[in-house]
Amino acid sequence: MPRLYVRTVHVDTPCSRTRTPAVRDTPLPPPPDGKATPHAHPTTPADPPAHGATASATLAAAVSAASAAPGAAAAPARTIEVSTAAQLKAALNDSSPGDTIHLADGTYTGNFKTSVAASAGARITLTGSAKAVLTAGGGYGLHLNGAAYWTVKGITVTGGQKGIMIDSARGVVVDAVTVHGLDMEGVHFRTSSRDGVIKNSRIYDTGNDGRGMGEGVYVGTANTLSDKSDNVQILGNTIGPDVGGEAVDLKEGTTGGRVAGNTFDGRGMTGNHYDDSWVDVKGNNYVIENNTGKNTLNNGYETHTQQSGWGCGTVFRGNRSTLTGATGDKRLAVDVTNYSGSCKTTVYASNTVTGGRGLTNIPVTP
Ligand SMILES: [Ca+2]
Ligand SMILES: [Ca+2]
Repeated sequence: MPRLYVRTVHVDTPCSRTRTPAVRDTPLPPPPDGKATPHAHPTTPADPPAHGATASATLAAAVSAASAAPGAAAAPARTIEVSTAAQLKAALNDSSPGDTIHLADGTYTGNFKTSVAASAGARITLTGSAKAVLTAGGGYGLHLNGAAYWTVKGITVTGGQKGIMIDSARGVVVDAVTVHGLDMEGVHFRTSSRDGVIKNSRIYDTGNDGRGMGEGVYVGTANTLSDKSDNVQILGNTIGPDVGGEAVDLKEGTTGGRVAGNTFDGRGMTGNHYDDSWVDVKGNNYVIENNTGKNTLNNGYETHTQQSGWGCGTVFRGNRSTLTGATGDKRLAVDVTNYSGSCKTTVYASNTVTGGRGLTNIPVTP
């Protein structure tokens, strides 16, 4: 969802002719520095304008930051070269839609964050090689807070509590990154960060505090149905070993995502806090397909109803599970804990299993 602006169209009076520009888009809330700094909690179209209507015609119009921010519209897209932590911090704050921030190889020590929103038509790209390493000593490695439509590509994020945190930011693409060496989860789409993608990335050695809460990729918020981080796609990643939580945890409240073509290695799974499968589905209408997994304590994939009406509608197809070495009580490729007439799961015969006790505990769909 693009940000909501109140587009104030001034009537053509002698007074208004002095205004530049004639159509003024006022971000909600007013930006402190005149730039298109987003609010951490995006306003939805259903919300009333925070500002009182003026005597002139006022239209609530969803306008992308690129076209709406008077300064950004005129600024040409730039490539910002950075080679120090201080330069990176400045670039994260000063970037505008269309810009690319390029990191030289090297270590960038600290916690890095931005709240600058881009747009679908003018993304902001943060890019570098795997030898450009964001290294935190605690907290978040990279925090995209309201930073919609960013692409993060190629870099490494390590150290600290959590790797890449995405809050209230639509359309974020995380591509070909390496995330490792964290106390908790690797990459987290949270606070209704919808339409995100993580692909072709490598995540390992997370959850080092040993509590079973170090998921590789985490979508949504536990027991928080208002977090609608919907339509997140998790594609072609290698997750594990030593991921101290599920490789992928899809929380209640989230809908419509896709987990496809990933490779999971559950070696180092903790067994703590339900961490005994590669994927745990508690959201609705997810598609889980063509993934490959090995090494698990119990199951390959699980569905659960944590909140009434959730954990339903999952489709599993084309997944290859190797359960050899599992010691848990179920040992199924797909363990469906909540099958009912109103909460269906579909497991196609195209899924395969080696070892364990079988493919699934529900009827297999041809
Ligand atoms: Ca979990
Ligand atoms: Ca589990």
